[in-house]
Amino acid sequence: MSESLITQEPPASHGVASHCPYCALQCAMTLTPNSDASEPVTVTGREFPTNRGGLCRKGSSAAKVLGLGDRITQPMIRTAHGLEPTTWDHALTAITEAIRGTQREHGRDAVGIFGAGGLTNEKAYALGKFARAVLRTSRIDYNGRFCMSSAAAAGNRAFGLDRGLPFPLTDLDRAHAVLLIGSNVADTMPPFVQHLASAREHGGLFVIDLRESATADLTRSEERECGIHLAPTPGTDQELLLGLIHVVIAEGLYDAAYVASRTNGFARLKRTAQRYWPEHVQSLTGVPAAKIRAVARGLATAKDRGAFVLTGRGVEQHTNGSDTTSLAINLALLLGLPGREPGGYGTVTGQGNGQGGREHGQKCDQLPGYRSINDPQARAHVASVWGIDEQDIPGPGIDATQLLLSCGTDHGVRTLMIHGSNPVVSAPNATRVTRALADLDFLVVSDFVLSETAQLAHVILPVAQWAEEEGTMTNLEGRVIRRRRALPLPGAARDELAVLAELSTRLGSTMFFGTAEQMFEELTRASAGGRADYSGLSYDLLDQERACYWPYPAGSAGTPRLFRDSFPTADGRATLADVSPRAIAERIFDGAELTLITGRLLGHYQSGAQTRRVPELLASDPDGRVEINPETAHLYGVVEGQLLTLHNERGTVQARARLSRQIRRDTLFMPFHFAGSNSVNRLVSSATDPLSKMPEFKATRVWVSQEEQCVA
Ligand SMILES: Nc1nc2c(c(=O)[nH]1)N[C@H]1C(S)=C(S)[C@@H](COP(=O)(O)OP(=O)(O)OC[C@H]3O[C@@H](n4cnc5c(=O)[nH]c(N)nc54)[C@H](O)[C@@H]3O)O[C@H]1N2
Ligand SMILES: Nc1nc2c(c(=O)[nH]1)N[C@H]1C(S)=C(S)[C@@H](COP(=O)(O)OP(=O)(O)OC[C@H]3O[C@@H](n4cnc5c(=O)[nH]c(N)nc54)[C@H](O)[C@@H]3O)O[C@H]1N2
Ligand code: SF4
Ligand SMILES: [Mo]
Repeated sequence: MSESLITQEPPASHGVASHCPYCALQCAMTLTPNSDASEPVTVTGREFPTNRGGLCRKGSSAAKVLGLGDRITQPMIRTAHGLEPTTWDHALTAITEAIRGTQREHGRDAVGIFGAGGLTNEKAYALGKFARAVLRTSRIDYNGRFCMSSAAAAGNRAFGLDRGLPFPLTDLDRAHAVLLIGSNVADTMPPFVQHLASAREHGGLFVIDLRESATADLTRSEERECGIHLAPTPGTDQELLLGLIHVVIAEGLYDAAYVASRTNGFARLKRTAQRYWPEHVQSLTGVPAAKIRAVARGLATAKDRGAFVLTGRGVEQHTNGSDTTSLAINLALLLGLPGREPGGYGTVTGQGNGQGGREHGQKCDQLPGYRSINDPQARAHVASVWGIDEQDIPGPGIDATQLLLSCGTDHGVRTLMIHGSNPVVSAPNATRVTRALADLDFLVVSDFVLSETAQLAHVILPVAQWAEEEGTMTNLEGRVIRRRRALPLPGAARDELAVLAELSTRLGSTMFFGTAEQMFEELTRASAGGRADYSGLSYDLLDQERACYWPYPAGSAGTPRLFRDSFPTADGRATLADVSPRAIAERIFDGAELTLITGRLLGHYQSGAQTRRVPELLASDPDGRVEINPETAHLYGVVEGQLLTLHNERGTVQARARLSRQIRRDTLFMPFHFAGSNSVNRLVSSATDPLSKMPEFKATRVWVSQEEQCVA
């Protein structure tokens, strides 16, 4: 039986079959409405290939966000007395006037849209259409820029296509080796860990992480070694990967036939890698040469039986992140993994719809179907679906960091609409971003909680949450799944698609915005012939519970595995990118400086706007501690629980010290889930990767000072 005909989503025996509102694993859930207003549905894990019934503590407590006491269910408008409840009519009139006024005075591009990878495919598509066809502004980008952009750039450069995992996640169940680079799935996608069991059994779980993360811990067990953890000096992942590549080439471990017939660029890569013999790489990265050889050999031994190379934000979120990801892809290509079953390269996509969110046109340079906005044919196709002239589609806009920093400036964005993001907490250089947002003439935030960003808004629009809306999401494997409504909308909250429809009409546009199903149908047509082709998909098909992986052109049965025979490039071959190590922007040079790395805790999600409101999640992690090695702490005379001040040229942050041997002596770790003086993005710079425009979230130069008192 072909993979696509296997029933992947058994219907719920009772309740509504849906998926988690949070990360890209999109764990399957059954939602059973109940009478408890503070938790209006009961969530239970549902059998599904990615989570096998499992949920993490965020997913299992997600219903609490539906029933929050402080949930916004009424439009709010800024008055002399602050934000006050108002009617939809009043709120939408104010927005329409602001948009018209701004565009009249400052031009079309003075109105901007900031979208998100958590939005359904339908909403992501509708936002792109609203920006280009209704507002006719080029100023649209989204928080996925901060998430998947480096992996997307590297994937497109190598394969001509960017689908996070080009194979079903369950292929990992047959792995003999998995190399995880800068990914901490044990905390960020706990049910994912079951798919690492096979690699661990074969002693083949390899983890590259600066920290002894929960995932690095999986390389060890009481009984035996399950794999190897490599912990390079901050900023030296590229040298380490070139070291692995060196061994694979020098010891003749690569797949010569595959390299010859399916790739370009080997001679150049070989020349570059020559300089990175293991002992030299040890001196650059601090990783023992013997471990470098062992990992390279372990991967090579497993290559015919099932070897995988996976990257996460740890290596992608740097100013050289697209190059580091390219080196990870180079390693996978040398071993002949992409297109092999089981085997391959993948990036572990982050947000719930981080995959679909990067396909349907909310990126500043992109039209639906993962098409380039500069491509005349792509423009003509999308214009025909929208019923407009190709000339009327604006050109490329600017990336998320620049878009946010342009706010309130003379030639920048003056009216901004934000859907699904909390940049006051999550954007780099947050103090500057907050000031820029405060300088806007008009800020509209659609949300269901009073996030730190919503607090700056002129108008807040109360929208539906996951369990109150219909739609589709595309999970980390490129599988399209259904989000289903289990609850009515509370109070005056509205469906986000209906809000865009009404605004469009009020702005005098005749552009079509319909129900989720209608938007999906239009999206599939707009995507036809594009790289992410959904044209063979429909709600009917998705509701038959088939496994649907894009590309899914009309008449096909979808594509669970990509690249088996060729790559979607001009000559069908993949590119071994020519990358020479380039230093990250914030490498430390002096003993008084430390590298601050930022990332995630198991119990909180992103900017924390949702999970900080769930009592049990807040109780287990109430604030943004600084993890510090005990020896470093001793050097500064710091004890457990003491309030530390971290500072650099951009700002100051305070947090309690947590002494941890999982942290190197030259680094500190802080989660980015917290706000105010606990908000680590006040220290992060707005420097970005030249290709992907990804900020350097994972390495910030800081200095430490200690405070007398402890946080109350
Ligand atoms: N609990 C929880 N889960 C989540 C999320 C959440 O907010 N909370 N968010 C979701 C989203 S949107 C995303 S993008 C994913 C992210 O998922 P991950 O990529 O797994 O998460 P991070 O914690 O950002 O970073 C991963 C690891 O990179 C390591 N690292 C940092 N700097 C470097 C470096 O320079 N080199 C190397 N080799 N490693 C480094 C860190 O120590 C960390 O353990 O998680 C998703 N799941
Ligand atoms: N220092 C540091 N900063 C980082 C990162 C890091 O590792 N370190 N990671 C980056 C990454 S990978 C990501 S993905 C970003 C994420 O950071 P953000 O973009 O801030 O994402 P969230 O916190 O998920 O924000 C979602 C907001 O939208 C609301 N929301 C949720 N669903 C919907 C919806 O359907 N519609 C609307 N209108 N609103 C909705 C929520 O209530 C919340 O207020 O952070 C980035 N920032
Ligand atoms: S792992 Fe991700 S999708 Fe699964 S329950 Fe947790 S947050 Fe939700
Ligand atoms: Mo992300």
